Amino acid sequence: MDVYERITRNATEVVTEAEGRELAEDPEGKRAYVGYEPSGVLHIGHMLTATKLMDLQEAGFEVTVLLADVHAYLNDKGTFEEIRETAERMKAQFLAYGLDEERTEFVYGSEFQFDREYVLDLHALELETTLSRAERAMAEIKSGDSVTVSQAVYPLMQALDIVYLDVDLAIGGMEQRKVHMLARDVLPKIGEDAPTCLHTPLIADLDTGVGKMSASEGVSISMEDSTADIEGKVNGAFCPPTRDPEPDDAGRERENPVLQIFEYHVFPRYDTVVVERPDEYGGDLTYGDYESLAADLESGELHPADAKGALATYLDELIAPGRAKLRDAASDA
Ligand code: IYR
Repeated sequence: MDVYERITRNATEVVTEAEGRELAEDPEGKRAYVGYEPSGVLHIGHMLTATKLMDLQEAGFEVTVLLADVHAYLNDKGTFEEIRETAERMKAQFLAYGLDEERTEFVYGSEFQFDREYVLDLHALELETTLSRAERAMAEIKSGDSVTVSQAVYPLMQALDIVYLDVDLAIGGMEQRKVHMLARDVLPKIGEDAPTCLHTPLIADLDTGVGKMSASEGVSISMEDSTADIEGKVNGAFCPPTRDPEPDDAGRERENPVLQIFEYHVFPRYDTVVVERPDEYGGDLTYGDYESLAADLESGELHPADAKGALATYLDELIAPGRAKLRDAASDA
């Protein structure tokens, strides 16, 4: 696989493609980062960006994971003590998932975001940004109904992190896109380069297919789920026989999360996917790519219940090594 292909596989977009191609020409020693507001458990949404970091490490990039404690505080996620505790758990989960401890730098936002120089640059960005622009950037990230002043400062700090962590490539899920676009517009106004950004797809809530999977709401699959938890959650998942479900009664867009997980998590790791079926129902089905599985679901050849059964098995296999490491660590403690 060529470097650009490895860097961009499973990504929704690179902004801009030309900049991404330039990075791919000489990735050795370049730095990529992703930041997370610490949350209780690593779920399969986080795992998409984590897998991307592993792709980048393989391509020669240095990787930074920002444990965004100050951002979580500004977004009303708890006290600093609570957030710090969650961040330590999250770090352990990333390592269990497979990020290389030797080659991954974990940084807390609070280690550098209170420095005088950072704060002065932040104020310079505040002067260059309207409230409505900051508010728009936060539309898919903010918690709560109204926008607080802290949430308007948040995206500007995220922009500045790119400068202070000396990053060549900023990674995030598609919900981070508007923050990155703001960063691209506003950083040049204080004399900094516009950052290159890569965005991964969002996986919808498992139960409803609406919005994005989150640790705090709805149903997600995490590193801590048992085999039985995974089976239960996947069996209850929203999986109509189509890639393009109708909006729900409230008019909200819906996705097919079962197909999304096959596409983004399972097929990238397996050459063939086997859906086991008893002989009286036609016997096992074997797929070499996502397209043929999705087409069979749509035609009725593959029943949603059989697709879910196979998905639960593959997801369990994917999570098992990290789950075992976390259990070992807990029993050592
Ligand atoms: N907005 C992210 C958290 C975050 C990401 C980066 I990249 C930063 O530099 C700072 C914060 C989230 O929604 O989790």
